[in-house]
Amino acid sequence: MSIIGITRKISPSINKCKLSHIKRVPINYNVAINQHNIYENALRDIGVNVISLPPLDDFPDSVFVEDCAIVFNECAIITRPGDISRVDETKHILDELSKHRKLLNISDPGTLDGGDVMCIGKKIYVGMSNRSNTTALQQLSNLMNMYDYKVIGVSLRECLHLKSAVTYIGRNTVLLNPSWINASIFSDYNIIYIDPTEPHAANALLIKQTKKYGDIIIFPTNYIKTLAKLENNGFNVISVPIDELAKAEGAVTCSSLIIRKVE
Ligand code: CIR
Repeated sequence: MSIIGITRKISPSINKCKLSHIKRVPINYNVAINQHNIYENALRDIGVNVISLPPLDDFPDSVFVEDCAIVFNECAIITRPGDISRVDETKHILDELSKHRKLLNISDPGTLDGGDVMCIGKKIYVGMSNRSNTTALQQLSNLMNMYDYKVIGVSLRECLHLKSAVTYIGRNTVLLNPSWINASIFSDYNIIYIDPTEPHAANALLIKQTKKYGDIIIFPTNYIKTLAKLENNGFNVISVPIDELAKAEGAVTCSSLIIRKVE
């Protein structure tokens, strides 16, 4: 099965990125570009066909393509990002995404960031963050009910997105930061807790069924204690440096849109 990863090169205006939960420190553009290249190459190495879109000068956060869309087997939902500076990023993903999926839309007054959406089987968890509202939750539910998905709203605290607090890493397991989300919501799954000294370590990118490695997790190099936990639990991990884009509150899931070719 072929896997496509849509990425976007980093905007030269990245230092004007939106920040919600961390203090602004200068982002070294060249270091960030280098780390983003490593990320794209890591995807290529595991057999993902990377489609790397050009940078958008006027959209500081546009490298974080995850927030523009949610890709399912049946369709892709074009979001309506919750920060005004990001709303029009979605227009720039339509051409590429429409080659792979039928497109459906979240519409005004709904707001939804892709980082707030986590799909496990037929369950779609949506983080009720400052970016995503109940109108969008209802719209998503109406759109996806026809494909038998169930949409579940989840409260968060002190973090940007749902996938800042929890990600699905395969084998019926989630990686979770209990300070930012109630772990009891995920009692149907095994839970691996991040190391408490690494609060941002719950964001891991699972790529399923790669030809070369089977299921594999892309994970930040610098969260070494949580990385060790994943490996000790038998997960197959490739680590990539992402600390420069972390200064823009970016992480590994937000830097790509993964699309599985539906046979
Ligand atoms: C923002 O605040 O929108 C960006 N600076 C970071 C977005 C990261 N997106 C994600 O984790 N899905």
